[in-house]
Amino acid sequence: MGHKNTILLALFVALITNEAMAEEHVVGGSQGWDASTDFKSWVSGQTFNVGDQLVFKYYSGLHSVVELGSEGEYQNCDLGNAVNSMNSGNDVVKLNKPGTRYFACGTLGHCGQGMKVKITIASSSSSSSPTSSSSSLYFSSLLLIVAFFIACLLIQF
Ligand SMILES: [Cu+2]
Repeated sequence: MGHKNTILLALFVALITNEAMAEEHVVGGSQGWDASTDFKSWVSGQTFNVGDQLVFKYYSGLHSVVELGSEGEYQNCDLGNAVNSMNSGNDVVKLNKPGTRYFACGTLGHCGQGMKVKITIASSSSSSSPTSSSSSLYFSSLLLIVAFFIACLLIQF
């Protein structure tokens, strides 16, 4: 019985800490994935870490999301060799490793009008913004400690 509780708690703690560290970035903020959004200024206010998610929100049919494989394709809006393409209107992309990723709209002409975004994902150890990453790390370790105490209490009683 006690053993079962501990396992459940451990799973719960793992879920909480994972949730606390991973951030969800809605591309373009409240304006979303739209032709009128200034993606350059949106990107400059964001810090992307491994484990975070991008969410592209738009009217399906009006826009789409195409991932490009290189800086050159991104600069030239060359959508011919897309790595991935999505069109649900609520597309989620997991940032599973450090590096640079390129996204553009697949609708004819939209990329040229600025509907594209370049994301640089920091490795978790060398983040470009130490304040925000260390505070989220602090927060998740705090949760871990609290959960650990609860676990200790549960085991004792
Ligand atoms: Cu578009």
